[in-house]
Amino acid sequence: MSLTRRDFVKLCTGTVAGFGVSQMFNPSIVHALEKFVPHVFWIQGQGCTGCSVSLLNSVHPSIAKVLLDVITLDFHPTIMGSEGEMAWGHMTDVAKEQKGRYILIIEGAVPVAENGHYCVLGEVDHKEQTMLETTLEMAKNAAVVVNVGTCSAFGGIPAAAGNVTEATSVPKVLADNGIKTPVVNVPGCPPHPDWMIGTLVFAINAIEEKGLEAGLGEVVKILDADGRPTPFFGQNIHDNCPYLPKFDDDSYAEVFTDKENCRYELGCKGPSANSDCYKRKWNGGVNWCVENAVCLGCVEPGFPDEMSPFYEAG
Ligand code: FSX
Ligand code: SF4
Ligand code: SF4
Repeated sequence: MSLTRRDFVKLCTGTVAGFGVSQMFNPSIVHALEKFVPHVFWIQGQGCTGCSVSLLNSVHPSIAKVLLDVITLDFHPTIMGSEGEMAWGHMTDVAKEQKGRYILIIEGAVPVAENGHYCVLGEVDHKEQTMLETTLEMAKNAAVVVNVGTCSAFGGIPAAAGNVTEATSVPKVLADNGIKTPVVNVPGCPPHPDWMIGTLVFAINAIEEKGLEAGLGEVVKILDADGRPTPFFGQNIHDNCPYLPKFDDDSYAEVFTDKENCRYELGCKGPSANSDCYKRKWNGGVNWCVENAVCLGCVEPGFPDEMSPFYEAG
C-alpha cells in the first residue's frame, strides 16, 4: 500500500483499521507533521541491535515512510549509507547547526569502566570516540533524548550481574554528569516498533504545536515514574491478560503446548510487567510472548536479573 503523509497521520491517530497507536494522538497533527521534520541522530552502545531490527520491522507505517516523511535521520550506524569520518563529521556538523533542536536516540547501555573504552564508536584525528563521551556530548545539546530499548533506558542485559564493563543506563550517566536534557524511555528488549514510532510522533507533534519548551512539557506529562510513555506502558499485562480467569481459577499450564491455561507456573512475569503487548501484539499483530511462551518482563527496570530464572514461577 502506498501511503501519503496524511495517511500516515491517520494511521497514528487510529483512524485506519488495524493500527493501534491510537488514543495518544490528535488528528490536528496533520499540518504539524507536514511542516516539522526534526533532525534525528541514533547512536548505539552496548546492545544487540535488536532495537534497530525491531524498528525496521515496522509494518504500519513502513519504516521507509517514517524515514522519508517524518524525520531526517542524520546518523544511524546500521543503516546509513556513509561511514567513517564522513558520517561522523556529518553528525557533529549538523548537531552544531541544530544545537538544542535535534532528537538524540540512544540504543544500548553505556559502559563507564576504563573511562568508557569498552565501547568505541569511531575515531577522529586518531582519538577514539567512546560511547560515554559521545553520549554526553550529543545529549548535552539535544532537545530531548529518547532511549530505545531496556539497555539504554535501565541498563538491561549488559548491566546484568557480572557487569565487568560497568554498563550503565543513559538516565544515570546523564544525571551523574549534570546533564538535564529531558529524557524519554521506550524500553523493551527489544521495544515494539509502534512504541518507538508512536513516541517520536507524539514528541514531534507536541513540539510543533506548542513550541520546543511547552511541547517537551507535554511529552514529560505522559511519562510514568520510570520515564515511559503511559499510552504504551501504563497497563499491567497480567491485569489485562486473556488468561486472567484461568489464573484466578488456579488453572495453570504445565507445558508450553497447553494453550488453554495460565502460564504463571511456566515462569510468566506478566504480573510484574507494564505494557500493552496483550492488545497490540507483535509481528504485525500476529501473536505475542504469552501466547507461545511467557512474558519475561522485558520492559521493566529490573530486567533481566529480577525476572530470572525466566522459566520458573515467582
Ligand atoms: Fe538492548 Fe538494543 Fe535488548 Fe537488544 O541494541 S534492549 S539487548 S533487544 O537491541 O539495546
Ligand atoms: Fe498473568 Fe501470565 Fe497468567 Fe497471563 S499468563 S494471567 S500474564 S501469569
Ligand atoms: Fe516484553 Fe513481556 Fe511484552 Fe514480551 S510480553 S515484549 S516479554 S513485556
